[in-house]
Amino acid sequence: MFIDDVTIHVKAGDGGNGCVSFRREKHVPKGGPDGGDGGKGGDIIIEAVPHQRTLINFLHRKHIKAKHGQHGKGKKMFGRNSPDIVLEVPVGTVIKENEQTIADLCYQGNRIIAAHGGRGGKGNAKFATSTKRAPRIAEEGKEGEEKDIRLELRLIADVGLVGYPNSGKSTLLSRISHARPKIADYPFTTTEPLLGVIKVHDSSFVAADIPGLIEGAHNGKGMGNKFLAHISRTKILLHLIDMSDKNSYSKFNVINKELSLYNLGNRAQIIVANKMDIITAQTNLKDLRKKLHSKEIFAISALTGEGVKELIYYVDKLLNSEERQNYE
Ligand SMILES: Nc1nc2c(ncn2[C@@H]2O[C@H](COP(=O)(O)OP(=O)(O)OP(=O)(O)O)[C@@H](O)[C@H]2O)c(=O)[nH]1
Ligand SMILES: [Mg+2]
Repeated sequence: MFIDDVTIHVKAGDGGNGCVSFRREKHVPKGGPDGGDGGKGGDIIIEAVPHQRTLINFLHRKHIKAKHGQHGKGKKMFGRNSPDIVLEVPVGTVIKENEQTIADLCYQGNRIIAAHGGRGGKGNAKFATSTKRAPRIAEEGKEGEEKDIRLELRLIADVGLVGYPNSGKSTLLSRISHARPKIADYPFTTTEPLLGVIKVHDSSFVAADIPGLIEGAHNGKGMGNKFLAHISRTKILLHLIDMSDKNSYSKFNVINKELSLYNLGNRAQIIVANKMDIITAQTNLKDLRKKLHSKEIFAISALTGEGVKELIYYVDKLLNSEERQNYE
């Protein structure tokens, strides 16, 4: 199951109380204060790790509590600090509190303290002064933070594959990477996003295959547009078109409309005319070229591999030039 949006309740540990105590030894009447401090409560930490792919671990683990710090004891013994709890999430998890983003864990090892454990209270030993030698006060430990936190996964990919169901997105991904998405001749074969790594010479990039879009996806039609979040970070979209379909032009426009409703309308887009091995595709492509006049179109067959290498080299070049621009 691909779980990419969960709300959890976290409670960090409270600090332990400080202790009120006095030294009691046989030959030392009126021994001084020796109450130790309480220990710190455990923090709740969220960390991005490569071996988690979805947020499924939180489906049945919605209330997470760290332990309290131990109370201080006599003989200036400090209470023990409680261990922190580290919650592992996939790389690309966005963390929100009251709908505000508080962290975006884009890289492996990124972590935040989502809820701070309470500090331990001071024991009475700390309150002794020259005038007040026998203080009977100690501090209580501070409460640990408690809150609701929303975790939203947005996959990290350089390239997003978009298009109508059946246009051949998964076929293309399986041809260019080791990813093995399900492929079939019916719509909505892909039901969850999948990443593939594409190697080009000595560089590589990551592409995300997502379920196909249809008209009204933004209203929840078909698989809806909820998976578009997973291509929101991509730099380039590959828009696949099934060229065996005479209505390719109107379908192309439908997808672009759905993309612009999701603020992806201005994302760099490469138009990919797929299924060129099918006889009728040539005529349909001529027609599409006329309608899109100046726009560049890559004609490929994800099935036979025709034109795929050229497309991949082009994408790689574009990504590299974009990266250079970002550094300049
Ligand atoms: N002839 C031909 N068939 C293709 C080509 N690319 C994909 N197909 C076929 O088209 C059908 C759909 O391919 P998929 O890769 O599952 O399409 P998709 O875009 O991922 O579809 P959804 O996951 O439903 O959105 C399958 O039967 C593929 O074998 C191609 O270049 N030529
Ligand atoms: Mg698919």
